[in-house]
Amino acid sequence: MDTKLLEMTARDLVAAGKGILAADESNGTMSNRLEAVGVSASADTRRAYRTNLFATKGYEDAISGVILFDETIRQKMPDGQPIPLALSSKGVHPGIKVDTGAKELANHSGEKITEGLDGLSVRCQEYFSMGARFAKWRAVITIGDNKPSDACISVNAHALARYASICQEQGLVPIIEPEVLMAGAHNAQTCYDVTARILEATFEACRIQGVHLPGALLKPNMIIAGLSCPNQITREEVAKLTVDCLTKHVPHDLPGIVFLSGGQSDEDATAHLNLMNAMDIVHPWELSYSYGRALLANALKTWASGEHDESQSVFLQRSRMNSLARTGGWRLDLE
Ligand code: 5MM
Repeated sequence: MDTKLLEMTARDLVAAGKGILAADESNGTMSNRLEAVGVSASADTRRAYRTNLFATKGYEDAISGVILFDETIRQKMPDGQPIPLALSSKGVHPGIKVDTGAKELANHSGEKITEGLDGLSVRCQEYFSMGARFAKWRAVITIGDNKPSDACISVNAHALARYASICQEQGLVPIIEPEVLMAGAHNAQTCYDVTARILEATFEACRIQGVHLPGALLKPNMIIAGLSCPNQITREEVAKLTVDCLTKHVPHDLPGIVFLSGGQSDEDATAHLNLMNAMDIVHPWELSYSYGRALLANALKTWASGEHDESQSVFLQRSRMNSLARTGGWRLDLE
């Protein structure tokens, strides 16, 4: 394992003022998102939408890396340049989603296990040779009656740690994403408790598998009440509870934490990160973003209406707002 390369890439991904763009929707998800804005989905339209984003001038000041899907890493820019090379030439690290999706967990109705470990080492070698320098694997944790089960926590933590270890052996920085979903009527304390459980289990599994934490990143949810909970908490409480939970349950030798947005509004995702970074304490890790929807939802709608240059401006503006939130320098009037 080349620990120096891994550490360097991980630090680069959370460099000052920068975060990650999650553009790794699988074909099914990306197609649904295109159809929802009236665009017929195909490999060509998925490529046209994404290459327009990647051609945005100046986004590299706010985006350190882009997570791609298998289809996208093999596609080309309009000028014929392979997408991963086009990203690297701007100083943006290409990343790759390597899980093969969340499947039903046997004997645990309504719970999921993320698959993709079979043949992962060989796939990582190929992705590295194509220019990828980091990877992502997302586990999905649902809150509900007697959920998550110990079985769900245990198998997903194990898979995340095995994935991370395999990626590191092949030179890819693993982003470890245990996502506790926002769906449900649970309160923020339940989200806190479940997040603490999956984080503890994941880092214990990483310890057993020998994952080199200074060469890895964590992509967690924030601590938020369920979408249908009547007792929503304030932005300040979200920031405080999230930092508290992470400080207690995430090893401090990890270089960075890059949040997912999980269905939050663009402004909430930016404001929450901003408040965390504005706190009067020094966090043990960089606190940054690896947003999908909170960076792209409006850019997609704008692209679908045929305004391709404007879509780039919308993406650039959201990237800049989140870049400011890396230092607590974002303000509502800048929106
Ligand atoms: C981009 O969406 C990713 C999931 O795609 P599939 O469901 O198609 O596999 C997802 O993992 C994403 O990277 C993270 O959830 C971050 O995106 P959000 O929208 O939550 O910020």
